[in-house]
Amino acid sequence: MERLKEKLKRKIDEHRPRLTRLLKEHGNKVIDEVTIAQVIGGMRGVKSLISDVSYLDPEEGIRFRGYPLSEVIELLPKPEGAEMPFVEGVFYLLLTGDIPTQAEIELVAGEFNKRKFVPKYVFDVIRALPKETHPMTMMSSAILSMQKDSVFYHRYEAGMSKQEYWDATYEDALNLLSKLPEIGAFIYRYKYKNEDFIESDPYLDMGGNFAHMMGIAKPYDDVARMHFLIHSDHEGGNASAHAGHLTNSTLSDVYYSLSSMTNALAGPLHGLANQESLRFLQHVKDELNGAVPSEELIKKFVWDTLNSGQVIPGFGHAVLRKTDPRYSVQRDFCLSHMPDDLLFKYVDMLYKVVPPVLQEQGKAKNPWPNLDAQSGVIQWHYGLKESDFYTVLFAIGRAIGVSANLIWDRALGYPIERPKSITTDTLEKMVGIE
Ligand code: NMX
Ligand code: MLT
Repeated sequence: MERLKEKLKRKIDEHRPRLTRLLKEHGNKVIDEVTIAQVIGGMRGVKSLISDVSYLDPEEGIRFRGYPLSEVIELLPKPEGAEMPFVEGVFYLLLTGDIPTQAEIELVAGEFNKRKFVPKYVFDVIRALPKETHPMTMMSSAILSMQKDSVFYHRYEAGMSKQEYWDATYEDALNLLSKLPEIGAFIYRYKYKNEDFIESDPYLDMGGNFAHMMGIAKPYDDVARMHFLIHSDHEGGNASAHAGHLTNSTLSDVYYSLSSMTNALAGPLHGLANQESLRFLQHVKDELNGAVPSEELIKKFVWDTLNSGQVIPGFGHAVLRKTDPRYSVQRDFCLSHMPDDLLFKYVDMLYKVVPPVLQEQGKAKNPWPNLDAQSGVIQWHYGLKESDFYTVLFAIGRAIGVSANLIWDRALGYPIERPKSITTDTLEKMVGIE
C-alpha cells in the first residue's frame, strides 16, 4: 500500500506540469475584471486565488475535491458503529483527492497518534494567561508557542532546497494537527471544568478521542467528527484560509500560519458567529421566558435586532446564495437526534422567519442560514454550554483544510502574495472625478 506521503509526492509530480503549461501557454489570458465596488468592497468575488482542495459553488455549496458534502459523508470510512466518518479520512481526502480505504486511514491515524504528545510548556503558556482570556486567544497563543519546534523553520535555517518545502510543511502540519484536539480539550477543561483533565486515549480515532478528552458521552464522538468535517474547508478566499495562506506565502511556517488562521476566525463576521448565534438564540429564549417560540414574536425580535443596527448571526454569506449545505447536514443530525430540544425549535423557527425578513429589508445578498446558525445548538444540547469555546471547535476543523492547502502551496511553489493597493485619489482620477 502506498503511504500518504508517497502518494502525495506522486500527485505533486503529476500536478506541477499543469501549472507550468498554464503559465507558459496562457499566462496572459484575462479571466476576470475588477470594479471599483470590488476594490472598496473587500475584493468580493474577484477571481485571484487558486486552491484545488475545495470549491464553493454559490448555489450548490461546498465540494471537497469534487465531492459534495453528502457524498463525503457517505463515502468516507467510519469507525465501527459511527454515523460520521473518521476525521483522519477527511484530511486524507482533502490532501490527496482520493477516498481512503480503512487501511489507509489506519496508517494516517497512526501518524497522528505518534505525534500528538503536547509539550508541557504549551500548557504553561495557556496557564500564564488570565483565566478570563478568550479561548481563541489561548488557542492561538498555544499554536504560536510551538513554533520553535517547526521542522520547516529549522530545515530552512540549514539551507533546505525549494523542492523540499512541501515535505517540511507536511511534517509541521501533521505534528500540529495531531495536537490541536488535545490543546482544545485542555483549554476547555482548564477554563470551565476546574482543571479536571482527562487523559488522551491512544486507541481512539481523532473525533472519538476528542469527545473522550472533553468528557462528553456518545454520540458526541459523532458530533465532533461531523463538526471537524464540515468546518474543514471552504475554498481559498474565506478569511481564515486566506490569512493562513497569506502568512505561509512569506515562508512563515505552519505554526505562524495556523495562528493567523485562528486569529482571522475569531471575528464575529467569521467563525465567532457560532458563539454569537447561540447567544442570540439564548437572548430570544430569555425574552420569551423560555416559551415555545411563536412566529410573530420571533419576527418582531429579528426586526428589532436589525433596526438597532446589528446583524443576525448565522445568516448571510459572501459567496453562497442558498441554504448552506453544512447547515442542512447539522439540521438533519438535529432532526434525528434531538428533535424535541427547545433551542433547536428556536433555530428552526429562525430558519422560517429570518430569510423573508432579510429579503424584505433588502440589504443582505444572501438571506439564508450558514453553518454557524446550527452548530451551537448541538454543542449546547450535549452539555457544552460555554459558547465562547465554540469557535475553538471551528478552528480545529478549519486547520485540517488550511493545512492541506499549505502543503500544496509549498509543493506548487506559489509565490509571496502581494496584490496592489491604490489610493482614493487614483480611483477618482481613473473615473474622471476632479
Ligand atoms: N444580518 C443583517 N444584515 C446583514 C446580514 C445579516 N445576517 N448579512 C448581510 N447583511 C448586510 C451587511 O451587513 C451589509 O450591510 P451594509 O450595506 O449596511 O454594510 C449588506 O447586508 C450587504 O452585505 P452582503 O454583501 O450580503 O454580505 P457580505 O458579503 O458583505 O458579508 C457576511 C457576509 C457573512 C459577513 C454577512 O452576511 C454577515 O455579517 N452575516 C452575519 C454574521 C455571520 O453569520 N457570519 C458567519 C459567516 C460564515 N462563517 O462562518 O464565516
Ligand atoms: C467559511 O466556512 O469560511 C465561511 O462560510 C466563510 C466563507 O466561506 O467566506
